[in-house]
Amino acid sequence: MTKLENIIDLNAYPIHKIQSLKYKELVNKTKKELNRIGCCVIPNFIREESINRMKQEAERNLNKVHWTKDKHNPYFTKDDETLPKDHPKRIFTVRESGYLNSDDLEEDSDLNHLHYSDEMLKFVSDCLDVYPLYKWADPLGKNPYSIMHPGHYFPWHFDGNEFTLSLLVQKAEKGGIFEYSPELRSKDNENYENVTKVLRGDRNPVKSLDLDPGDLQIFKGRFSMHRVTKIEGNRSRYIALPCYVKDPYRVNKPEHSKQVYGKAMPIHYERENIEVDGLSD
Ligand SMILES: O=C(O)CCC(=O)C(=O)O
Ligand SMILES: [Fe+2]
Repeated sequence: MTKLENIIDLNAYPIHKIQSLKYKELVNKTKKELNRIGCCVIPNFIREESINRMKQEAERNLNKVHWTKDKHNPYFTKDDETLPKDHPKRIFTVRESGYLNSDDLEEDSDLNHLHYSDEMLKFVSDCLDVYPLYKWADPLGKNPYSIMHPGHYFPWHFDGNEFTLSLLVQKAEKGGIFEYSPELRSKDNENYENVTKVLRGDRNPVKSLDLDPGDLQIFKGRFSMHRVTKIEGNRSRYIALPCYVKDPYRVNKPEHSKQVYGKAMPIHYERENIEVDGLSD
């Protein structure tokens, strides 16, 4: 089994030593960034060898990737003809991308070990100042790889889970930039007006991040609308996405799961009707 020290650069980032000054400084810096811009980047967090193992895992399993080319709104819901035409739930954009779903990862995968890790959970919880925080239970979406080939595009959307880490495994030659609009909606306010503006091209609330392989990003994907710009050049983009939630019971809605991960499983239907946070999914 791969040890955490072989995945994370624990010398630079001692997330296993929560009493150390270095840990406290790291958490404080990260927390500040998250509060200021709704997202944070910790450079070279993942060791190069681990990134290489993740790349190999993704490439060994490319035949299992679920590819989609379809249209969705930012909420992954079906069209609702009772709403006005300019409502963001009625604005659909084509997505073309693939996922190597969590249930198709190799048991000994570095990505699995990272997501299983209680040290990691504690660290993410401290950075977000969210207690308790849980590893997401969704069997498909809890820690997938997103795979995008040249020409692919992942349009504006909100995630079904609250918090996501992204670890870039392979960078596109050009494009494939993560763009986000920090905390565009909140638990109490869908902010449909500004969501529509961003969908129509307003760049004012939009920030972008040019990640490098090995960087760790933490972002609030349920509240910050985000997208990945079109992949240009010849190289595919691979990114690992371990996810965390406030409610250990929640999973994606069946429709969301089908649209993104290609299928819905019994757990998605069993938990479909539990009250989560009232936001559009
Ligand atoms: O690929 C990324 O950087 C983000 C992917 C994403 O937003 C998602 O999979 O929901
Ligand atoms: Fe997302």
